[in-house]
This record gives sequence, C-alpha cells and structure tokens, in this order.
Amino acid sequence: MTESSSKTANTDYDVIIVGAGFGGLTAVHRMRELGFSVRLFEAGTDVGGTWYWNQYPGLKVDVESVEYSLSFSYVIEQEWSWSERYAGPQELCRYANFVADRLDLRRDIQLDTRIDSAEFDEDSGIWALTSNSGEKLRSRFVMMCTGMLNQPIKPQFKGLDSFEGKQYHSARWPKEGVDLSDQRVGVIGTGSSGVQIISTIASEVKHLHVFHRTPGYCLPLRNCKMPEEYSKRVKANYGEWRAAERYNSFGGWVALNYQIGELVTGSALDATPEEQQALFDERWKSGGLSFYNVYPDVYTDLEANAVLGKYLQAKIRERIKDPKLAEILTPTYPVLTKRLIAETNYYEVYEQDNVELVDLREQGIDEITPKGVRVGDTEYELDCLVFATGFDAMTGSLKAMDVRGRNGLTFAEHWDDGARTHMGLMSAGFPNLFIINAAGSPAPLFQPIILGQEQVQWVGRLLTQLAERELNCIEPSAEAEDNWGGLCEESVAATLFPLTDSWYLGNNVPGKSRTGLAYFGGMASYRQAMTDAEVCGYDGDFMLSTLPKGGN
Ligand code: NA7
Repeated sequence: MTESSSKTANTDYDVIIVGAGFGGLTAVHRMRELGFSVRLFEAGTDVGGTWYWNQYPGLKVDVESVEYSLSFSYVIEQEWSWSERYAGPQELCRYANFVADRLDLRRDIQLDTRIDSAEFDEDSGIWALTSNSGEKLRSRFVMMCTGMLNQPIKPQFKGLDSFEGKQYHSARWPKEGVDLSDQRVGVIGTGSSGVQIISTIASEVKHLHVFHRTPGYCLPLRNCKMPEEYSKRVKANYGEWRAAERYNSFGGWVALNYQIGELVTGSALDATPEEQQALFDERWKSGGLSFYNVYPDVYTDLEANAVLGKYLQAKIRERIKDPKLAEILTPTYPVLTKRLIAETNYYEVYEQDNVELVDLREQGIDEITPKGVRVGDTEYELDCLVFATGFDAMTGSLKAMDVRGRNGLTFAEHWDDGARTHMGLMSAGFPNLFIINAAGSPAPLFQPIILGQEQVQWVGRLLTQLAERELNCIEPSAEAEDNWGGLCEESVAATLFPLTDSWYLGNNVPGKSRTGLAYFGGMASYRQAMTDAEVCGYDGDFMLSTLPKGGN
C-alpha cells in the first residue's frame, strides 16, 4: 500500500475498473501510477472494448487511426505504427494488446469475467461487486469503463423468433467470421454499421436485400495504407496536435487528414460561394469525417447548415445513376445532426444486380416470418438476417447491470426519466463510482478516446486529493446533478441536433427519455467545468466525507 492508497483490510483493491477498452486500460495505468491498488474486470476474452465486441465485415474506425489513439504515453505514441489510415477492429485490438503489454497492465486485468452486480454499503462506504463466477470483491472506488455503445438493440418485430435462417447483430458478429457466399441476406439498418456491412458483403452474397428507412450522409472514407511520411510527421508533432484537439476545438479533433490541421472559424454565411466550395472540396478530397471541422455555425444555424447539406446532397446524387434510388438515398435532415457515415463504395453497390433496396420510408417492416421479412404484401425470402439496428447508447450498459447505490438505488431507476449525472462523471446516490464517457458528457459527439483519457486523469487527481485530505467518499449533490442536466439541455437547445432523431438524443430506443444524454457545449467548455470543480477542491457540487465516520 502506498501513500495515496486508501486500501484497508476491508477491501481487496482501492479501485475496481470494469471494461478493458481504451478507457479501462488508461485507468489501470493511471491509478497504478498514482499508487492505488487496482483490478480491471472484462467480460470478453481479450482487451479492446468496443473493437473486441464489434467485428462485423467492413468495420473501420471513422476517425484517423493516428488521432484515435492514446496520448498519455510518449512510448506508446512513438513505438506503435498504424498500418492503415483508418484501422479495422483487428488492428485496434492488436493496438490494445500492445498497450496492455508495453505498459505491463495485464497483471492487473482479469479477462473472461463479467461483473454482474455492484452494491454500495452505506456504513463502510465500500462497494461489493460480484462476478459471473460468483467471485466477491470489495473496493473503495469503482470506475465503470463500460463504453457508450455497448448494449445492442434489436427492434422487437412481430415473429422475430420464428425466422428459420441465421440472425446476427452487427455488434456481436462472430469473431471467426460468417460464410455468406451463396446466401440470401437481409440487412436491417443503414447507419455506420449497416453501410459498412452492405458495402463489404454485397460482392460476396447471392442476394442482398437492404431494408432502408432513413438515408444518412455517407461520405468516402478514402482509406489507404498509412503513408510513411505522414506517420513520421504526426509522431513528430503529436504534442501540438493533441493540444489543439483538446484545448481549442469544439469537437475534440482537428481532422489531421494529411494537411488539414487548422480549425476553421467564421460563419459559413460570411464566406463567398467560391470560398465555401474550396473548403468543402478540400474536405471531400481528404475524405473521412473531415467535414466536422468546417464553419462552426453549421451546428447551430439552419441556413449555414444548409450550405454544407446541399453540397453533400449533390455529391451523393452524383454517385447514384438511378434517379428514383437517388431520391430515396439522399438525406434531407440537417447535416451533422446524426453522425456522418464513413464508407467505401457504398452507393455504387446499388448498381449490382444482386442488391435490392427495400424502401421503408412509408411502410415499415410488418413482421419477421419463418422464411424472411414481410413488408406490406411482399415477403422477402432470406437465409440470413443481419440487424445493424444500433445501440441503447450511453445508458444501456449501466442500466442492464445490477448496480445499487444508496438505499439500493439502481441506474435503471435513477435514469428512468432521463440520464442524470454531474458532469457526465458521477451520479447522485452512487458515491465513489465514476463513469467514463458517461451520459451527460460530450462523448457521443466527439472523441470518446480523447475524452476518456481526460476523465481518467481527472479522477486520478481527485482520488489523490481525497487521500491527501484524509477523505474517502465523494458524490455529487442532487442539486448539482439537476443543474448539470439543465446545462446539457441548454447546450443541445443551442444547436440543430434536436431536429433529428438519433442515438445522440436517445430517440432511437422506443420510450427512452432523451434528457441529459449528452453535453453539447464542446470539449473546451467541458474541460473548463472539470477544471473549475478541481480548483475549488470539489466543494459545492460534491459532498465529501470519511466513511465509516471517524476514519477507516
Ligand atoms: P445507428 O446509427 O443507430 O443505426 C441504426 C440503423 O438501424 C438506422 O439506419 C435505423 O434507421 C435502423 N433501424 C432501427 N430500427 C429500425 C426498424 N425498426 N426498422 C428499420 N430500420 C431500423 O447504429 P450503428 O450501429 O449503425 O452506428 C452506431 C454508431 O457506431 C455510429 O454512429 C458510429 O459512431 C459508430 P433510422 O435511422 O432510425 O430510420
């Protein structure tokens, strides 16, 4: 036990971490560095988090690999080299393994172990956790690094279980792969997962039916082998780029994209048509999600938004020969209010004779039958059905877990009317429990990998302060949570996001409240809130104490 450690005879560890994605790995490293005893539990058989669970065909990270990487270790930054501009899940898992090995994290990681429940004991101030194998564990602090897109959802269509063929969900794709050749495949959903699956399997399957409801803004990823010169340049300038991402940008990234490192400022409406065209053309040529770094008022002003929207709609129409299809596939909602979809040859797939789009805009899926999918009077016969229907984002994983705070309060109860957190880090009634990339944080819009690291650092400093002040219990007040919820609502109301249904707002899940799911005020102001809490010693919005009363 070190100076910082609050471990007592009553606990097994100071900090128990749940989830071995990048947030969890960062947390093990940081907590250990600060002298806390720590153990991470992961349900999967390997590290990698979302990339371990999501391994569907065609998956690529939609942020450049060099940006989508950990920044807390110079060694990791310099020693790891990405093979592709946008890595796939296998490479991302190799990277996670590299991090775990290089930083010697494995000795504190227990794989293949699901934490089923966690209960806070109010007298001792200690969390008691139980694993799927019945192992009982006790810790003073818990860090939930369970991911914001972890709980897949399947619409409960009539007859769902009657289907005689195989069913897969994009988020739980078998790691050994699936042989789809010679199969009649149906894909439901055309978000990022559906679009990447469709583009990849279209050439391999016998017949592909795409069940398509809302067209998205799909843009070429322009993936390629990592150019050597680019990789070197990034490694030499990592510090500068990362600082720009964190401190100055709204979204937590500056879109490196080979050349583009400058944040765009100024209104789209003040730019001349030639200037707009030049900027957008540059982004188009660069590929990926570089359109997130354009005139900031595209997020807040419908007229400015339409300038970009029209540009991208025209680009989409250009790629689709059949005018009827072009009409179905061209999005109409304000661009960027749902995540852009990064793809490779997606629209071109519809020119193949074996690919058929089923338009669900007017008439949705009526039922799943033993033979396939029925829409109106038509039954589409299938051998295999793929659900690319998304996630119960932000709140799903903790609501599904049996976590009990004060008075036995669960997250399912506490978040019944909307996600309530203070600063997207803690919830009232759940002392000493930290959530990385939680509801109420800017994670959905921005870069969870960057935000998660910031949050872990914040928690680390907080735990150190508590130890120095001989305190061991912290939780936000209900009032602080209310205020933060109000701020989240104000921040989203100031943008165009409420105009579109999406998982950002929770309205992809029937009956789910959209309150407080995310903070839309930008990375810079979020970081400021974290700093302010720290500077005032967490007093005010947080309640600090020592449990049991009178010391350990
Ligand atoms: P998304 O983006 O939530 O997409 C889910 C898709 O499933 C979307 O096209 C939905 O259509 C469709 N869907 C959902 N329910 C139905 C029903 N009942 N009928 C037809 N179609 C349906 O999830 P993804 O996994 O693609 O991506 C999630 C994030 O992961 C993504 O944003 C990236 O950040 C990575 P809808 O749009 O609701 O009409």
